[in-house]
Amino acid sequence: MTYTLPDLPYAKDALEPHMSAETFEYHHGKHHQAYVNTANDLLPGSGLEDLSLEDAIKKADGKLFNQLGQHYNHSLFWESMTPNGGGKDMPAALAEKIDSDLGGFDKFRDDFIAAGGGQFGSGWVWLVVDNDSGKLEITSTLNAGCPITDNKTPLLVCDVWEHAYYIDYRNARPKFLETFVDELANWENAAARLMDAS
Ligand code: MN3
Repeated sequence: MTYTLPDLPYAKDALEPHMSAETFEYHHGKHHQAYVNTANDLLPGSGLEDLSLEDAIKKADGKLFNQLGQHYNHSLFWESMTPNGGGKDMPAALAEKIDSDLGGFDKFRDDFIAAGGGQFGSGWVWLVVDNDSGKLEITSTLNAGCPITDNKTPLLVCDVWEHAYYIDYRNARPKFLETFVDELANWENAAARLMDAS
C-alpha cells in the first residue's frame, strides 16, 4: 500500500469566503501531504503494509497511527464540505435520524458547535453512527484520534486544529464551527455514508 493525497472534490477557491484558497494551499497541499508522506515512510516493516487504511488505523500505534489517522480524518474533512452546503436543508433520511437520535437540527447544531469548541487543544468533532446501537452521536477526538477505533462509522467531520481556521478566522474557533454547520457541511455526503452504514 502506498498512500496518496486525494484531490480536493472542488476548486481551491470554491468555498470562499468561508474557507480561503490560501487555507487549502497549506492545509491540503502541505499539512495533509506531509501526513501522507510520513505514513509512506513509516509503513515498510510495520506489518500493516497490506491492510486497508481503516484496518491499518485499528492496528497501528504511536507515530504511524498519528499519520494514518490524520490521512483518514483529512480525507473525510474535504468530503464533509461543499459549496452552498450547510443549514437545515438536507436529505430526509438524515434529517429524520437527527430528529430521532439527536433532538432535532437546532439541538444538533448547538451540540456540534459546543463539542468542537470544547475540545481542548487539537482535534476533531464528528457526526458518527454507533455500530452497536445504530444511533447517531456527536463525538470529539484528540489529535489524530478517529472514531473507527471505537466501533463507530463517521458521517461528517470538522477539523478543529488551529491550522484549519487560523488563516480565515484567527482564534475564533466557535465562528469557524458555526460557519461549517451553516454554510459548508456536505449533508448529501453524510446521508450517503449513513445509507452505506445501515
Ligand atoms: Mn488539519
